[in-house]
Amino acid sequence: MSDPNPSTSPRVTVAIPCYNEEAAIGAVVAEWRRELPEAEIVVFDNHSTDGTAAKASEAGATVIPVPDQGKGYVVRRMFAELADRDAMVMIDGDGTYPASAVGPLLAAVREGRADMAVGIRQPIAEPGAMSPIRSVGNVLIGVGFWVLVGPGTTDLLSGYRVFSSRAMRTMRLRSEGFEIETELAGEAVGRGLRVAEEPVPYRPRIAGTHSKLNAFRDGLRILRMILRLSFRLRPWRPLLLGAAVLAVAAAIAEQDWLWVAAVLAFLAAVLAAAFVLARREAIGGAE
Ligand SMILES: Nc1nc2c(ncn2[C@@H]2O[C@H](COP(=O)(O)OP(=O)(O)OP(=O)(O)O)[C@@H](O)[C@H]2O)c(=O)[nH]1
Ligand SMILES: [Mg+2]
Repeated sequence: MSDPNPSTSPRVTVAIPCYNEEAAIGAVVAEWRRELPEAEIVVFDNHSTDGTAAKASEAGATVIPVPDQGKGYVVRRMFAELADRDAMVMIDGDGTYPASAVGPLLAAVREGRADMAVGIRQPIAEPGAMSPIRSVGNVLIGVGFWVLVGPGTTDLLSGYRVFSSRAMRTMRLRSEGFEIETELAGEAVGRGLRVAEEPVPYRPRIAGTHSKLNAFRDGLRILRMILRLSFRLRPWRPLLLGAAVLAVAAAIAEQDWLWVAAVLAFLAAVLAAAFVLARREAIGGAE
């Protein structure tokens, strides 16, 4: 049964990665203090050059400076600092995620139904909530993950998540930047963690704040992460895809060496699948 008041545990921490969110962070901290009055609120600040740190502490948050620049480094630091909490709520510092939507996400973790609960973003009908290009990019990344790794979460890149202590202790993260959400999805698959999903409204960012995401640079980092996860967790998938591409190229170009390469890629896929299965048998379960 759902906890009617998910805010009562002192072991819940709201963790906010921040880089230059001066215009929003005061309102964000105030909103979360109202929603979860007993939770601790921690802002992880990465060399913000504006007044983010000062505004966050004025609003009552604890501020932890993180020396290495990038959201990936920050999430790794959050896991290291907060692994002993019952639950850690991660949000953005730009006001896009409403605190009022946290109940079902928090309940899934606190009732032991999930190690990672993911807020599936539902852009609200206001200009600026999510650009069409960003939405198309999200779909392509989701399909890439599904083909090369497996079913991830419906919204792979959501920044609104709740983690259990088990998730924070079990995941081994290496991301430096915005590929972190993709790695979280891959780690959940690889380590057999339970994932829950709940819809959350996605608001336009608070006026005066700016996106830190660079579609091209961060898109490439995310694709690289999907490939890395694929070769680690499901190596036969990229090899089979490669074999199929080579076979099509061989049929079009009528080149024998391309057929040989396609057959070799296919054999490598079979060997990779056998190797992963044997290793799984040996260690008894998920990776
Ligand atoms: N500490 C830290 N936080 C960061 C860094 N880059 C981004 N963030 C924070 O991570 C959160 C997500 O970044 P956003 O720029 O909002 O990216 P996004 O949510 O994927 O994209 P939008 O839809 O444009 O908001 C925000 O709270 C940022 O302040 C960084 O280098 N260090
Ligand atoms: Mg954001």
